[in-house]
Amino acid sequence: MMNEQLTFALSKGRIYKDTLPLLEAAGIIPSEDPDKSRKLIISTNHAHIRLLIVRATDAPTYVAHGAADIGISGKDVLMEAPTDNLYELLDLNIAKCKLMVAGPAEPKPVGHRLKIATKYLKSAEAYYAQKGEQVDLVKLYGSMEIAPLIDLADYIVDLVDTGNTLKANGLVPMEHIADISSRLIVNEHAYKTKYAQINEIVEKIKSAVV
Ligand code: PRT
Ligand code: MG
Repeated sequence: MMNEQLTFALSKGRIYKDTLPLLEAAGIIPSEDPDKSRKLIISTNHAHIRLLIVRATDAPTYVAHGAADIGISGKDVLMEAPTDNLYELLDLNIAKCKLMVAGPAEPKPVGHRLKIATKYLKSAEAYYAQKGEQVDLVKLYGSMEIAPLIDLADYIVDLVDTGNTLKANGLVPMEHIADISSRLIVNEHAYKTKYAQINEIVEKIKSAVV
């Protein structure tokens, strides 16, 4: 059987570094390092397999639309994205961190409804709804740690790894919302039409997950 074209959506940065050994286990070697190249479409040692280098938050979109057959995405991103048309097949156990509520080490008394600054609106909304707490959410795209320092919000909901970023800004982790790791996602239609090819890669990656 002829090999059909397979497209992988990956992001640069921390996910990519942890993904390389997994790709290698599946026999896939990128022809260039995306951190050093400006190319956004990178070929591999297999003529029919290519990598798309996309923004981390965009990976599920490429896969859901079938522009990529396979992708790797943080669970934090998947929890915010519409996930129709894709399967989450594997927990890759990479790029791990925690989604948490954080705030000032010495919180001021709050006389109003809590204001929460976050990039993770859906996750924060679900978390406070499950606690039965009414809060006002403020959407930010980054540098969330500033918000409590200048009274834009009382708390933030953000990813925490070492805790150094919080600490550097006088904030402390307060409540654990979810454990985060990266997931292998596959377009539903491609999983049917290119099953043998995709399944072989998935199985090889699965056996390399530590
Ligand atoms: O950077 P860009 O805007 O292109 O996209 P991105 O920020 O989404 O990409 P990237 O590569 O930074 O993150 C990709 C994925 O890595 C995320 O979607 C998470 O699933 C995962 N991940 C794991 C993290 C972290 N750990 C992490 N610590 N993503 C971000 N952080 C940030 C966090 O937001 C905070 O600003 O690092 C800071 C905290 O780190 P500590 O170690 O100081 O606690
Ligand atoms: Mg980043």
